[in-house]
Amino acid sequence: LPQPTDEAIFLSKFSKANGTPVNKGSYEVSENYEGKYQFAPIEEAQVSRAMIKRYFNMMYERAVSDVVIIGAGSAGLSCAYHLAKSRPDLKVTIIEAGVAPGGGAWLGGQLMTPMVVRKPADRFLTEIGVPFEDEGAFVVVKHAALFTSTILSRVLSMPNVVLMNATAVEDLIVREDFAGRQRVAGVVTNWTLVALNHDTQSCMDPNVITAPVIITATGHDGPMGAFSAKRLVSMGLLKELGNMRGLDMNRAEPAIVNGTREVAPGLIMTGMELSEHDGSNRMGPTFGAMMASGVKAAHEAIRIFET
Ligand code: AHZ
Repeated sequence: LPQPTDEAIFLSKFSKANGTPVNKGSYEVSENYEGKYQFAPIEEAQVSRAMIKRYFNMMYERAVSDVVIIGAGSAGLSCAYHLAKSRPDLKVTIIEAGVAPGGGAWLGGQLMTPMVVRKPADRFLTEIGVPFEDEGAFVVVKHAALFTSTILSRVLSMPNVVLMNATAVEDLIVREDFAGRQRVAGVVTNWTLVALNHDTQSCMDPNVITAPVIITATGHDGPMGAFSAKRLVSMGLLKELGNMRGLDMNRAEPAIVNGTREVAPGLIMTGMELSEHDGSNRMGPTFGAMMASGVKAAHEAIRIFET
């Protein structure tokens, strides 16, 4: 026999307690802002179950993904946008250590709000619908958060993309391929709050997501940054880090875009993480290279799927 749902049981109790019949779909609601605003009734556990069911179904489904993007900064999000839009058949899973996705792209530079983008990367802004002021060789978005919130909403509204934030990649899965080469084949994850407490608690084992293509976009060195570049060295897949050089905008931006590639089998690197891997210059507060590098990383991933 079909069992009554939690919602149906609650509604029948609610009706009895209030003396008025309440049927699903015909709730007593009122949008009166003069003191009579009334919400549809709810049992607290319904809220928990609405989230748990969806989140853990998503984790279950994405344990096997097509592409995992590590880091939701400007490079990772630009990559996710281009990849998910070009290949709606691919399951793109973004893992972001911070609670707030966006990395360093909520501000322009030195905690100031405008964001500078050198041409021709302004085309990416036009594509996603972010307005800007044209200054000739470069354009300026009035607030970096306008770029970041727009790309986030574009990316998150695509049905093939999921974002797990407050989740850190703690390690890479590496397998031997048919030719005996080491190939990156997935990521090892944990809640970031757990990842930050491995020194204070006994073993808290992680979780895994496998995918044939991993795109790493964890930014330059910092508390969490350059994660995959550093792990490639400690695993013996890279001899040593190039280490980011001093700031030179004219050298740095093309070096990052042109250097965006599959740095180890199965692992594509994009954004400022590449400066640590390759020893290229820092560019400071100009974001065009992050967008173009993200798009190039998406092209690299598509190339792998098409060969
Ligand atoms: O939280 C990090 C950030 O949001 C996230 N991240 C780092 N390690 C992670 C891990 N697991 C999951 N192990 C992780 N997430 O990666 C994101 C990186 O974003 P970012 O903005 O730092 O890097 P980006 O390469 O996208 O953009 C760099 C922007 C910069 S830095 C710079 C300079 O210093 O000169 N100039 C520009 C334009």
